[in-house]
Amino acid sequence: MTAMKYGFSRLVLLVAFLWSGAALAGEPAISDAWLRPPAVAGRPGALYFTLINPGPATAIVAVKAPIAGRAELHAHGMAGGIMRMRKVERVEVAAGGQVQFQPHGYHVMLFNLDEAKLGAAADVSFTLLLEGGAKVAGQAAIKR
Ligand SMILES: [Cu+2]
Repeated sequence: MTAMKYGFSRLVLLVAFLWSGAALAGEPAISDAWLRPPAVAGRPGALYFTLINPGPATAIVAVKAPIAGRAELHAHGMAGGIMRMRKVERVEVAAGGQVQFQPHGYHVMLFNLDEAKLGAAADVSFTLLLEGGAKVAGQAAIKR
């Protein structure tokens, strides 16, 4: 009985080890996520983060955030000599690489924000949808 118990706990440890190893080796993860609320109520907010991708190349194809009615992927760039942002359908993430969402770069635009919830919260949850259906959950600190 003792030997069997010992064997079982070793198996649990091994599975736990393999699980965490797989997570470290291949699962994309979000870091440094933060949300900038709109300066004026009713305007959209912006969400920034870094997506670290230890695995094969992928792409961010959608974002969901319960705090917002709608979330769009946006890029910033020069167009006709002026800096402006535009909606993009996807943001590529290189194999073993990372992509930064930051002011004056890629960002997530959050429309129809729940102002009451936003005003009371310290952080909000969001989910990135990757090509192929994988999801990455994140938590964004609200920087007022
Ligand atoms: Cu934008």
